[in-house]
Amino acid sequence: MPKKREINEYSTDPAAQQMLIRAEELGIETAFTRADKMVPCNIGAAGMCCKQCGMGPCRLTKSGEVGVCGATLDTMQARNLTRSIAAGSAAHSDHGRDMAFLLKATANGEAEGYTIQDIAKLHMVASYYKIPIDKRSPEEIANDLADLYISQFGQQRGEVVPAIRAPKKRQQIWREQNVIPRGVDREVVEALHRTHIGDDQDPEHILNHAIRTALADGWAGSMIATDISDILFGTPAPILGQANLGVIKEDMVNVVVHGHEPSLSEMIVAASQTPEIIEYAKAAGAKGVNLSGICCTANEILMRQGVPAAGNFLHQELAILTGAVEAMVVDVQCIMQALVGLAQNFHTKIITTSPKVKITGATHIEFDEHHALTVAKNILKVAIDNFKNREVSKIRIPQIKEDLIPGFSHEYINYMLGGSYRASFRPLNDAIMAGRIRGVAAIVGCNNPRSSQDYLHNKVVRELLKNDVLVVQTGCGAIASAKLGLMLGEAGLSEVGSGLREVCETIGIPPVLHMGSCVDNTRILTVLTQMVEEGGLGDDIDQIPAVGLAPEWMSEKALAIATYCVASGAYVIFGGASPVSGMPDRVNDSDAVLKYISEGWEKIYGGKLEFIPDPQKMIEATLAHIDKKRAALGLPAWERDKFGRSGDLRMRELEKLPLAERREAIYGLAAD
Ligand code: SF4
Ligand code: MSK
Repeated sequence: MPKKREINEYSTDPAAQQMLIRAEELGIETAFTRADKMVPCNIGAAGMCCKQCGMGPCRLTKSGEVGVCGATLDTMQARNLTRSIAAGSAAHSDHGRDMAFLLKATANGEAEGYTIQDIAKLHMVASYYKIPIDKRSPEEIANDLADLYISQFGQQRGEVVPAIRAPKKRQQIWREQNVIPRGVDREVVEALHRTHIGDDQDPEHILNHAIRTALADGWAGSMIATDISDILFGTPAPILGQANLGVIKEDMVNVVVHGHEPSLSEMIVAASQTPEIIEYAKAAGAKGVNLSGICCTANEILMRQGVPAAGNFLHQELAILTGAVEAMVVDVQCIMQALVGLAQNFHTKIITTSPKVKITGATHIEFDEHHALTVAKNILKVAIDNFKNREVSKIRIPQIKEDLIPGFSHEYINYMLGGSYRASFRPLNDAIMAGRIRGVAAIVGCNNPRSSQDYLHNKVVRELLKNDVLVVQTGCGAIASAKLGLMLGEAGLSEVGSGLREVCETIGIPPVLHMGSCVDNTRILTVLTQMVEEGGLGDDIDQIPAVGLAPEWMSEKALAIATYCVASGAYVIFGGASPVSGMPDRVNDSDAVLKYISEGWEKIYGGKLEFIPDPQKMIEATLAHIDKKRAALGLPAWERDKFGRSGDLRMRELEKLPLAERREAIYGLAAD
């Protein structure tokens, strides 16, 4: 009989705990309880099951065993991993394709409600590809850029154009390895072809194509999505927001937007602010419409519009359990089918909107960019009409929420470090070179009900901050830190090492920077490239003292992100289970795939992928890698408490000293 966990083992978030108690009272299942009941298949989990053809499925449970076709464990694992990476790359890239078509429609005046909001970003992106800018309207430039970007998906030969934005040395490595993607769709299709029965059966050769497929995501599909979202909706800059279920309001019509693409959610934000909708809501007896987000849709509208985040992946069911949500509006990715059944216990309507996603039992109102504002208003009216069906006795909204400052795009980081006239990554590089900042960690990815919600994210973030590691975050990991108050200036600084704190106080930033949604991991690639170009930290990404972590990963997109980061030179650590672990008692079998994606890829790309379930070991491996990279660059070894004497806290202490002592201390600082 599977073991049922205690509520505090399900989640470290007190708001989630309140809702899980409520679910128990009502006898309602959630992903947390379903995870208890659904014992994972240890053969499939370890990548040792193949169902690629009708002679199988073949499960390799004994040492040396092969499938009916003769496929070995290594081949099976390489094929399974590559198929996951292809699916993840397809999801991100299809999002990018939709954004490219939206840009085209906007440029041609065919997309109701959309405008080009960030002309500076449009000019910058166009200039990467030598699209003429002078004396041309934003629409003309956007039309050319849209055509170029649309062509990247179906391109058959050559190289996807955003790859030229990588450091020169990195491009050279990719060319030598022949892994620069020719076109996004071509690489995904070839990944499926190669892993079909009777095709590519050399594990390393299969995995080389996994690299090319993942690069089609990171340096094409996702990068295109981020570029166009910024051009159409504005490049994010710091803005005040809030996170957690306490953002749901009892006296308003609550609409929770969930999924990934900002095209619809931005329009719902716009529609909710129109007098027509505000009046409609008031006529229904509510004070107005209260929008909030879940998952990466939350991140998109949080960092651009300050719309609050109701939570991350594992909050999607919990939001409905508040009993106060009139509609959950979903588009694509990370949407649990269980939402529909759960919502039947309340008045909540689940509204699907993407032509690609329907859920049996949900209301489908299809989104069409040509009539986006009209569709958005219709959706909101359905939600408002549902307000009267609320059962007040069922409402339980946890009064828990935290403020945060999201919106740290790479453009804003560049600006904040140097100001309007000398925007530059120099101060960041200098702080790393001096040892004030030991290194950088990108902590990204999902929640997974197999571990306690947010526990791994927050444990790793907190420990790294104490060790002067600057943390950047995206996706559901970012919302985990936001819920903890680590993304709000001084509030987050109490737990931070003295050197990092000094830098944060000087620049005026939180120690954890929210950089966006999961497609926005490409912003991290851009930051790393700009750090290389700034100088002092080597001539390629693999030399920077930086690590990528996804402590609570669950989606195939996370595997695609990990792989393009590795191919870009990063050490990537995943928590939880490894999809290519093999079985521990199969001592005679090789662990060739595990070794190849770690040691093998490191030899070629300087980056490696490892699965480390224990958070303490994850932290130790991160710090050891950062220190190794510092030493290789000839930088001074990091020393705890070496810096911190010029930060705001120290200045406040000095103010209390007699004048002579204060002068002496300040002159001492100047000599540092
Ligand atoms: Fe079995 Fe080979 Fe078919 Fe896979 S491809 S199911 S290993 S026979
Ligand atoms: S939503 S992919 S659970 S980060 Fe991007 Fe969160 Fe992971 Fe979905």
